[in-house]
Amino acid sequence: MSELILHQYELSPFSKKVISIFAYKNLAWHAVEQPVVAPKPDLTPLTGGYRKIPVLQIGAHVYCDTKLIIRELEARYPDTPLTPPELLGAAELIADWADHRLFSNAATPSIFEIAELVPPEFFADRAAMQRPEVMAAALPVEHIKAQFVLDLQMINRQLSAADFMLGSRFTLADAAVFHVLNFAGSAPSLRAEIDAHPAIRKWLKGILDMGQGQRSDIEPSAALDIARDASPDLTPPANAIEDAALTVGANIAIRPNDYGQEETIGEIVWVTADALAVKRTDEQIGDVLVHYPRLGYLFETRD
Ligand SMILES: N[C@@H](CCC(=O)N[C@@H](CS)C(=O)NCC(=O)O)C(=O)O
Repeated sequence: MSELILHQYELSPFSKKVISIFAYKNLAWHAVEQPVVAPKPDLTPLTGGYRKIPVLQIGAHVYCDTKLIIRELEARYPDTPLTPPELLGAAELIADWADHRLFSNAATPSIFEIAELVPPEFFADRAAMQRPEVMAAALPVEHIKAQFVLDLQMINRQLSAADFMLGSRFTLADAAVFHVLNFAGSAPSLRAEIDAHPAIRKWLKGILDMGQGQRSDIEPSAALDIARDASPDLTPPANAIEDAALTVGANIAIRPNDYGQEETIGEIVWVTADALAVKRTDEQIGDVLVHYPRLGYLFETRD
């Protein structure tokens, strides 16, 4: 039985980013369907609060955020390397642009067009995830859509000159741009904008044709049983560092620095230059080690 469990839902663009890596690496994995809106009673025992999707579970280890999840998959499955070292920095920069700027230009215009596909409480749920100052500064949807069309022009310039975002092979940069455009394509008017660029259309189809790897679905309760029956390995990785602001043994609260600021509270077990892991004891499933990237997250010491 595969040990990879992805907590996701069908409509989630960021889940598709990770699933494209499962496909590229041809990995066997289990999908757990989580709710599209809060509360997520079968996810919070694992994360302690973090509600975003996807979350990768391996036994009693919980990996939050796709950039960390993909890094972990690269480390565990090095035989099918995703991004060569000479392209990794550039790929991470493009992925960060795609996950934030491109995603926000695509998400707002798309979601209004596919409103019938989401639960009725979706819009109130997502509004509550945003910080009030972000909501107050919201730009008109037509402007945002026009910006998305300009983003498409940049992507098209690249894909008209090369097969992939960074040249001749699929990398992290493709996975990140793919998940946004694939989601945007579910909205008819954005689909038409994408389809106006044959190079983008061909590239999207190529990634969709890679499939999903070896997927099998399991119930949320089965995933929680697996976490309960496992014990996390608390051994620090070889690249662990000492950090005076994040000392091992300290209790901290972790939350995203953008939207969806639910916290994970736990004891720091180890820290590296770009990630950290905290141990928490959940009343349902016992000890879990929750892993976070440092980029994009706020850390606050708690007594
Ligand atoms: N930085 C996060 C972003 C994940 C994200 O925003 N996911 C969306 C779904 S695709 C989400 O969690 N939306 C709210 C929800 O599902 O509750 C990552 O890379 O994993």
